[in-house]
Amino acid sequence: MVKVRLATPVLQDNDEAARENRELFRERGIFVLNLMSSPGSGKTTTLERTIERLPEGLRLAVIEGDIYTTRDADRIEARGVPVVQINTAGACHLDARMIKPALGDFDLGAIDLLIIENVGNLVCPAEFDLGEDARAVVLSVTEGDDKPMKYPLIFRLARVALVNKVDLLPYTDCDMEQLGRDMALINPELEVFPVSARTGQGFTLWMDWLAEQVRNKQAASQR
Ligand SMILES: Nc1nc2c(ncn2[C@@H]2O[C@H](COP(=O)(O)OP(=O)(O)OP(=O)(O)O)[C@@H](O)[C@H]2O)c(=O)[nH]1
Ligand SMILES: [Mg+2]
Repeated sequence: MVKVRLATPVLQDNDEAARENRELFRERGIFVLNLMSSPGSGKTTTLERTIERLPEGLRLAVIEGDIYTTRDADRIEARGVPVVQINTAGACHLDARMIKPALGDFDLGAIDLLIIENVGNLVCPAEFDLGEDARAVVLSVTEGDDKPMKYPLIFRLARVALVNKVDLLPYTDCDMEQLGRDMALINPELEVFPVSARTGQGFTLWMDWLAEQVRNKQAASQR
């Protein structure tokens, strides 16, 4: 009979690496955000708008997770932000052990905020703790308002949801109230920001939230 190994050790290894990453981020006072969504919801475009609106003096770095290409990393590098590309060579998510070596490519003393763009996928990335402080899920209105109920884990574990592409709302049947109700049922603590990464609509509140997290993390690390 074929022997089947349970996947638990993989997750245990991951949790150990995530703990080490988290400890390093704590020592350095770096706020780390794990940015997740299905392919094409607007993660990289959200990063581009975020870079344009970064408060003076807030130093951002980015890790780009992609299955094969460096396209997203190229878009971030073009804006002068330190970026490291991780190609997962087929894997549908990043894990904490992939993050660890990538951190060696940054000057960690020169970073306040690290955003990790995960591989486009609404399911697998939710299973893997990277050592981040918070998770943000991007859901675009073109994907349909049923997605939180169909893929609840990623919404349950997220601190923030960016409901993106609101500029396209008139052309969709997405019911924003239904979406809000479903997300609140799954995760009453979830902070929801309706945004358009195309136009920048809604970005003031998002940027305020991000800046506050960075300040809190820095204050905590100085205690
Ligand atoms: N109309 C509109 N288009 C958007 C918006 N945000 C992103 N897009 C478009 O959606 C497409 C995908 O955007 P990306 O930012 O590359 O999406 P992504 O989530 O990074 O995609 P992957 O990395 O492949 O998972 C691009 O053509 C963007 O221009 C938005 O707010 N409004
Ligand atoms: Mg992208």
